[in-house]
This record gives sequence, C-alpha cells and structure tokens, in this order.
Amino acid sequence: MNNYDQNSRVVIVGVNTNQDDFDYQMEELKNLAVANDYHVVETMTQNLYKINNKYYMGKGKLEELANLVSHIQVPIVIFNDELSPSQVRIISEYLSCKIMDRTKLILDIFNSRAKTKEAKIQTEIALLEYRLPRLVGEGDALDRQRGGGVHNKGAGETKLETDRRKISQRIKSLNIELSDIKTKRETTRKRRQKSDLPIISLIGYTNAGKSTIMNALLELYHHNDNKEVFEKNMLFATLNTSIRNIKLHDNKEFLLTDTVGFIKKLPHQVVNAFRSTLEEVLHSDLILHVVDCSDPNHKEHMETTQNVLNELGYTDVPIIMVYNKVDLLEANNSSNSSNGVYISAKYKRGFDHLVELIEEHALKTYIRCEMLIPFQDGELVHYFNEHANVLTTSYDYNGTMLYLECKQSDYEKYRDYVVEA
Ligand SMILES: Nc1nc2c(ncn2[C@@H]2O[C@H](COP(=O)(O)OP(=O)(O)OP(=O)(O)O)[C@@H](O)[C@H]2O)c(=O)[nH]1
Ligand SMILES: [Mg+2]
Repeated sequence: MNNYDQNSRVVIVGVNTNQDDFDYQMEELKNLAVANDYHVVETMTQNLYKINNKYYMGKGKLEELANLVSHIQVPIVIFNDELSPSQVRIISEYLSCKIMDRTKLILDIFNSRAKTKEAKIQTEIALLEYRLPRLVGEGDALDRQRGGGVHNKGAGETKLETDRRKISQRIKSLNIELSDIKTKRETTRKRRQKSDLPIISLIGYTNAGKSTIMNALLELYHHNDNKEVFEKNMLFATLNTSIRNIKLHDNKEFLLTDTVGFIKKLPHQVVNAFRSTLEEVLHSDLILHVVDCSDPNHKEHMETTQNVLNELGYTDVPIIMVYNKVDLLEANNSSNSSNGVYISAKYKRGFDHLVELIEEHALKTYIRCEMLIPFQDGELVHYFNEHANVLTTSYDYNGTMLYLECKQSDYEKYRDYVVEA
C-alpha cells in the first residue's frame, strides 16, 4: 500500500488538438496537481481535431474513462482545459467521482498561497467568478434545490438564485475593497515617480527565477537592510508583489518589482482579478522578461508571457530578455545580444552585463556635468557622494569641484551650481 492518502489519488485527462507542447502541458498539469497535494495515478489522453463541446473528449473515450474511474476507484479526475458548466454536468453523469479542471487547480494554488490582503481579495474574486456560472453543478446547491421536496420546489429554486445574488454581491464588495487598495497604490506610485527613481519590473513564466534574480541583486549590491523575497522550486511561489530599492556601485538607483508568474492557459479569472497589480508593470520604465532557457519549452513560455502582457494592454515599455539558468545548459550556446543577456541567478553569473543593459535602458537620464559647490554648502557634496556617480573631486579656493552624473531632478534642483562648459 502506498503511504499517501488514498483520497488524494487523481487521474489527469487531456485532449490534444494538435498542440506541439501537449506533452509538456500534461507534465505541467501533473505538477499543478502535485502542488495541490494530489497524487497522479493515471494519465489519459486523446487526439482530436477539436475539443468536444458536450463531452470534452469523445463519447467512447469518456466511457473508457468512466470504467477506469470505477475500476481503480479514484475520487477525482482533473481535466487539462477549463470545462464549461454544461460539460461538467454531462461528464458528472458518466463519472462516479469529483471533477476538476486546470483552472480550478490553479485557483486552489493561489488560494493556498495568497498572503497579503490584496492577493487574498484578488484570489477570492477569481474563485467566485469561477464558481458563479457553476453553482447549479455544485452538489450542495443541487441538494438544497431538491431538499425542499415537492412543496418547497419554488423556494428551492429561489435558494439557487439567492446563492447567485449573494456571490455577485460579495464580488462587488470585494471589488470595491480592491479599488481602494488600488487608489492607495496609485498614490504610492505617483510618489515614487516623483522620487525620480526608474521602476524596473521582473516578469516571466512561473519558476523562471524572477525572485532569485531580485535576491541576487540585493546581495550583489549589499543591501543588508533590504528583505529578501521568497524563492522556491514550485509553481507560483510568488503571489504578492514586492518592491525593493537597488543602488548600484555608481550610486545609480532604481526600484525593482517582483510579481506573480505566468503559466500556459492562465485562467482569465486570474488575469482579471490580478489586473490592477499586473497593470503596474505597464507603468514601469523597463521590463526584465525572465526566461528559464534550460527549459525545453522556453519558447512557448516566452510566447505565453508576451500574450499576457498584450492582454493587459502592453504597448511600448522597453523589454530586456533575461535568459536565466544558463548553468543548466549543456552546450555553451548562450551569446548575449543587444537586448538580451544570459545569466545564472543561482550562481550570480552574467550580472555585469545585465546591469550594463539596465543602465543603458533605464538609467540613461542621469546627466553628466560639472558642479562647483561652495564650502559653506558642504553637505551637498556629501549628498552627491551618496546619490550621484561622482567621477572626480577637486578643490579650488571657491569650493569643491565635482565632475558627476546625477539624476535629472537633481540637475534641475542644483542647476545654480552647474559650471557651464
Ligand atoms: N540551476 C538554477 N536554478 C535556478 C536559477 N535561478 C533560479 N533557480 C531556481 O529556480 C527555482 C524557481 O526560482 P524562483 O526565483 O522562485 O522563480 P520565480 O520566477 O520567482 O517563480 P514564481 O514566483 O513561481 O513565479 C528555485 O528553485 C531557484 O533556486 C539558476 O540560475 N540556475
Ligand atoms: Mg517568485
């Protein structure tokens, strides 16, 4: 006997409509199941021209699945695509077990990982949006409908409507809470923009190494006071957006954000609920699109990520491709290009070039100039030594002469000190 809970056994099922990465999708579905503590005991697949509207798979195949389910007595079957409410109803008539789909699996992971208030609200909205059209299929709703017997039939139906109404109201009030949080975040963003620090966002497929890159940068630039973010080899390790200040050795600074990763067939409920968080990415000055280049399906990952960005309304934020995990590549076929860089976040390799590209794309607004600072304003010399890239310092009898690169806003503010060439 296996030492896992027999109730956690599942069969996963997928229909291949001629998708190149189908095997990988099934592998990923298995990982999603494992992330929810299920044990995949069987996999069933079928090649079809298109998904069957009624049965998801072919009717004969569904009967085969029903036999398998009753033979091995599994409590749950998980489907690789989101099932429509009517598919769920019809399939339930064939299978004597619980039915789940990829969307619900992803939503359940989000539900168990959400930590901040915002992520919790977003996840609850996504779950309710998913549930709403499926209420009739839910056992308890049906039981309640039937429960009243003949006399209460009318009242039972009203119960379903009441459930629907309650859920819709809950979604509404959660959205109001969310928009309050959004307003606060926008205020913070405006303040940040005023601080003149460029915002750089890490985005990419789940498990690509975004959080590891953030931690590597924090470590490389000795930000002992900056808290590390959570990184782990699992799907959706990050759900909460984190933002950290990175100050390079030449004192140039930027804000780096790390956020939720993407996945193939990311449920539209998730995209909608997380929209306000994800849209922040579109307000950044630069996007670092992180790719696990050791993954044989990294091209599909890149496409998925770009598609989600487009869905959010991406237009023209510059993107640097960051091909991570080069240490896992067998052949040395990793050559940097003008808008791409190969790194290993784990072994902190390739960061010099990454930082060069960041400087080139997001820190170019630094202005190179010469300033003469009178001795009585000595604290300004101190300020520039902390917040600008001071290239040379010399003294004459009027004060301190700094040859430096400073932020545009500092240049404007201290224009009086600038020595015209
Ligand atoms: N070998 C190797 N492993 C890496 C590298 N970078 C990250 N990893 C590992 O990849 C796994 C995922 O890393 P994360 O940084 O959590 O990935 P993420 O992109 O933040 O993932 P989500 O938060 O789920 O979207 C962890 O086990 C890391 O240790 C790398 O350069 N080389
Ligand atoms: Mg992460």
